[in-house]
Amino acid sequence: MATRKKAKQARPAAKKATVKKTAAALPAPSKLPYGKAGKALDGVRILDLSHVQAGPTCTQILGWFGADVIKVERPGIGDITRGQLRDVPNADSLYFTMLNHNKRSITLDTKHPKGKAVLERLIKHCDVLVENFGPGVLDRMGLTWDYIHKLNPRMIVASIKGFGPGPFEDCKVYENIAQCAGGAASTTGFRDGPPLVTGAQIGDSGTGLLLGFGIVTALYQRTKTGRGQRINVAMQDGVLNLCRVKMRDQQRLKHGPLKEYGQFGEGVPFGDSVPRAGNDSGGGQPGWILKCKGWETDPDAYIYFITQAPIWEKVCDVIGKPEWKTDKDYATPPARLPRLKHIFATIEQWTMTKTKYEVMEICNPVDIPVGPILSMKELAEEQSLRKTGTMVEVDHPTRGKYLTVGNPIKLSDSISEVKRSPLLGEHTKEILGKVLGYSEKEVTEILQSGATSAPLKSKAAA
Ligand code: CAO
Repeated sequence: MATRKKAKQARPAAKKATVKKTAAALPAPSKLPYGKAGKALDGVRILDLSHVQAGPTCTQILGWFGADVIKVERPGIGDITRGQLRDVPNADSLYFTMLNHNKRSITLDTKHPKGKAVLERLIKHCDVLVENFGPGVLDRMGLTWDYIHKLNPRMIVASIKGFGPGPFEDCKVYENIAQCAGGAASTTGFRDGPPLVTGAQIGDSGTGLLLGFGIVTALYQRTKTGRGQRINVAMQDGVLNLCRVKMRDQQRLKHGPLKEYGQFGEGVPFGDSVPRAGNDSGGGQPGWILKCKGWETDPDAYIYFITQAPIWEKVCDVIGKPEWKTDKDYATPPARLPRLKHIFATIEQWTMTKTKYEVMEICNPVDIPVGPILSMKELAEEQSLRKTGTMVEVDHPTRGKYLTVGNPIKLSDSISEVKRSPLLGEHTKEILGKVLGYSEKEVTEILQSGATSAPLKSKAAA
C-alpha cells in the first residue's frame, strides 16, 4: 500500500519534468502568419559537391526548404550537365538549370593547394557535405571521413554511390544501370518483350530524395548528439526500395501463381522469378491501360482503368453490361481473375467511344478509379499545376524564360520559392569574402592563384 502511494506521488513529478523539458526544447509558437516565419531549413549550410542528377536533386530540394546550398564546381567546366543536351547556344542547359535552383555557385579546383584550403574552410563552415562522385573520388581528394570529421565533428557527410559494399561497389552508375540492377527493369515491360527502363528517374532523382530524407534525419539526431554522421545511399538500394511490391510477389510465387497477373488468366505458367506484367496493376485491384477516342492518331489517348471490387457493379452499369453483376463468371473478384483480358477488352470497347477526359467525368462521380495518360505537353500547360507551384516559370539571364518542375512537397509554414540556377562561379567572390571571411587581399590572391579559374591555355594548345 505504502509502495503504491509512493508510486502515485512520483508520477506527477515525472510528468512535470517532461512538460518542462518539452517547453525548454521548443520555442513558443510563432505569432507570425503561416509562411512568414522563415523557411524550414533556414540556417542549414550545405556544401554541395554533387553533380549530374542524383546529388543535385537532393540539394535542390534542401534549397527549396531554405538551406543555403553552396555548389562547388570545377573551374571552367562546372557540373558536366551545364553543357549537356544544350538547346540554347552558350546558355546553361535545361538539364542543369532544372536541377540546380536555389543554389550559389563557387568555382574551385579542389586539387590546387589554395583550392583545398578554401574547401577546408567550407567544411568548417557548413553542416552537411553532399557528394555523388564515383567510388573513391572523395578519398582521392584527401577528404576521408576521418579527415572531415576532424575538421568539423558536426559535419554530416552524405553520399550517393551506385552500389553499396559488395561485388559491384567500385562501379560507376547512371540512372538506367540502377533501374536494371535494382529490379525495376526486370519487372517492367511486357512478358514477351525485353526488360524496359522507365522514364521516371527513380535511380537518380529517387535516390536523391532518399538522401535528402537521410540528411534531415541526421540533422535532427545531431540536435541531440551534437555530432555529424555518414549517410550512404546506394542507387541499387533506392530502386529496390521502390520495387518492394515485386519482392513481395517473388516470395508469393513459392505458394502458387500470382493470380492478379494477367498471365494467370491466359494460362501461361509462371517461372521462378517475378515476370514482367505489362500494365497490370501492382496491387490487389486489377487495372489496365485502355484506348480512348482518338487513339489512332494521339499516342496519349489512353486511360488507366481500375476494376476495384467494391465498385464492380458501377463498372458494369457504366460500360453497359448490367448482366455481369449477377453472372457467376463475373460477379466476384476470384471469378473475374481468369477473365481479365476479356473484361478489359470489353471495357475498352466503351472507353474507345469517349475521350480520356470524358471517361474521367463519367467514372469519377461514381468512384471508379481512372487516370488519364497525360503527355508532357498537357502537364506543361495544366494551369492547376502552375497555381500550386508544381510547375514554375523561371527567368534566367542567359537563356530567358523556361519552365521547371517545382517542389512537390508543400509545407504550410515553409513556402517554396524557386530561384533560378546560378551561373558558373557566379558567387565565387561573394562566398570567399562574405561567407568564409577572407579579406579583400586574400580574395584577390585566391582568384589570381588559379584555384578558382580554368588554367590558361598555353599558346601551343590555343
Ligand atoms: N576540382 C578538381 N577536381 C574535381 C572537382 C573539382 N572541383 N570536381 C570533381 N573533380 C574530379 C574528381 O576529383 C575526380 O577525379 P579523379 O577520378 O581523378 O579522382 C573526377 O573529377 C570526377 O570523377 P567521377 O568519377 O565522379 O566522374 P565521372 O564523370 O567519371 O563519373 C558518375 C560520373 C556519375 C558515373 C560517377 O560520379 C558515379 O558513379 N557517381 C556515383 C553514382 C551516381 O551518383 N550516379 C548518378 C549519376 S546521374 O545523377
